[in-house]
Parts: sequence; structure tokens; C-alpha cells
Amino acid sequence: MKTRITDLLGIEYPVIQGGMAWVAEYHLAAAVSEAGGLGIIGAASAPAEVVREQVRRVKELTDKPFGVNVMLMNPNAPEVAQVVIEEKVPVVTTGAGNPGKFITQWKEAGVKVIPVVASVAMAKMMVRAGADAVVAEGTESGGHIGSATTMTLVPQVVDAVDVPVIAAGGIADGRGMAAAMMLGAEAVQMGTRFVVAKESIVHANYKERIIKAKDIDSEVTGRSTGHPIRVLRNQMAREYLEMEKNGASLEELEVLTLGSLRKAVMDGDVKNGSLMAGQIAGLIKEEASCKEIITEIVSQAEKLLKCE
Ligand code: TUI
Repeated sequence: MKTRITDLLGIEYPVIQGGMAWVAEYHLAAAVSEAGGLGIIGAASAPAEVVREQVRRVKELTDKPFGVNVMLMNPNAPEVAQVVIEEKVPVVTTGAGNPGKFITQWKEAGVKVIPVVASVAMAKMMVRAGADAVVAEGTESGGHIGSATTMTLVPQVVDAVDVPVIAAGGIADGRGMAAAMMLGAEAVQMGTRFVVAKESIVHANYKERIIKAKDIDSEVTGRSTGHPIRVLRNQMAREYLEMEKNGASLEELEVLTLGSLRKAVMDGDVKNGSLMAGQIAGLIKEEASCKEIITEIVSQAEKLLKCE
């Protein structure tokens, strides 16, 4: 399946792995790239030197293209942006903000720039600033989200910009991928599906919560603070929503979220940890290797799109 995205990035399949905080580290990124997709290291709130080390590890494991996701709410984002250039990272995706001030320096260094957007206005702004493609991410996604659904956002972004669009949010199998391509997307980005990859270092307890999740098991915290985050329901989510109702400050709430994501990913604390996951968690029934995930989704989507 060749599209402008496979050409732009030099990858075999139009499948990109989300740059998930704590989850998207070098083992996962290298496995996705080796399997023919685009693996991504999620810089999240890591110091720039930790990101540099992660990049070097990926390069040891694969010669194929990979990317780094720069989370723009991270105060270290300018240093991470510089590491991307110094380490000659081929592709950068961005999340949770406007990467405008970094785009020129990345482009001059030959880095392909793909901002994640949650609205048509942001997509147009990013393309004017020089983006090579955009990820249109619907509210079905896990983690930090916008409000438009993938079904409504993707075709509107496709109509509004000339660059290729990657669909994200609610996609975990070939049916979702085929649907996204029918909406005009030229690749898909998946997060939750790759949390449950064999190569993902996420604690077994967290993976099990995703595998056991039902369709309506996620909840959105932080709507009142303007930083909505989709997580699977647990004690932590209930406490957060309670604190939010009682008017806790944005800082208090954000410390709670990021610290507790680490607890879930590394310690397997599924009670007090933040279990970021998308609404498609209910569809994911088993762990599989990145290669199995990618080849299966692409072959299923190809069959459906041929409409024989
Ligand atoms: O970035 C994400 N998803 C994330 S980041 C993350 S780490 C985190 N943890 C706690 C608090 C905050 C972040 C977990 N999940 N997805 C990409 C994405 N970007 N979704 C929505 C947006 C977005 C939102 C607003 C992009 C641009 C934007 O623009 C606002 C502005 O600055 O104008």
C-alpha cells in the first residue's frame, strides 16, 4: 500500500506509532520501524539528554526511518527540538501545542515535520508554517485529546490542506484503517494498539487492563482545566475527577497525571496509575508483535479497500 506518506517517509507501510509518554521508548520504536512502519520515541517530559540516548539506541537497533515526538507542554521542548537536529532524526511529530516556532529550524536541518492537530484551523496554520504532513487526531484517542471525532475531523482536514493527512484516534484494525483511507487519509497512527505490542515495555498489568477493557471503559479527566486526558476508569481517574470538581489547580492536577502515568507503565499500578488509552481499547484482545500488528492491519485494509 503506497501513499504520499510512504514516499515522504521512506517506509514500507503507511502505519505510524503514536509518540506515547513513557510507552514509546526505543524498543517499541525500533520494532515498529523494523516491521516497516514508522516507530516514534515519545520525548514527553524527559530531559533532552535522555531523548538523545533513546535516539542513539534506536539507531543501534534499526537502519530504517524513525521519529521523535516532541510534547510541547514540556518546558524542555526547545532543548529536545535541538537534539532532534543534532542527532539527525529523520522525522518529528509534535503534540499538545503549537510547534510553529520550531518548524523553520527543523526544515532547514532536513527533518520531516508532522504536527498532530485536533482541528482544521490548527492543520491550516501548520501547513502555512511548513509542515510536510499532519496527523489529524480524533477525540477517541488516549491521552491528551481535542473534541472532534476522527470520522468528522479527518475528511475536513483532508479538504482543507494539500499535504498528506494521517488519521489517528479509534483505529486498531484493518477495518479502521480502511475507513480512515476512505476518508482521505494516507496513513494511520495507532497508539493503544502498540501499548499491547510484545515489544512494548509497558507493565503486564496495564496491558491486561487494555485487553480486558470494554467499549465504554474510558473517561476524560481535565475537561474543566482545558487539558482533557482520556484514561481507563480506575481509582486514580475517580480521584482526579473529584479533585477537579473541588477546584484543584491545573499544576496540582498535571503533576498527578504525569507522575501517575509512570506508575502505571513502569510499576503496573493500575489502581493509582494513569491508564491512558483510547476508546478502541475494547477491540484489542491480545498481545501481538509489531510485525504481526502491522502486517495484519495492512492486509485486512487492502482486502477491504479493493472491494472485490
Ligand atoms: O499530545 C497528544 N497526546 C498526549 S500528550 C500526553 S503527555 C501529557 N500528560 C499530561 C498532561 C499533558 C500532556 C499524553 N497524551 N496528542 C496530540 C494532540 N495534540 N492532541 C491534541 C493536540 C493539540 C491540542 C492543542 C494540538 C495543538 C493544540 O493547539 C493548542 C494551541 O497551542 O493553540
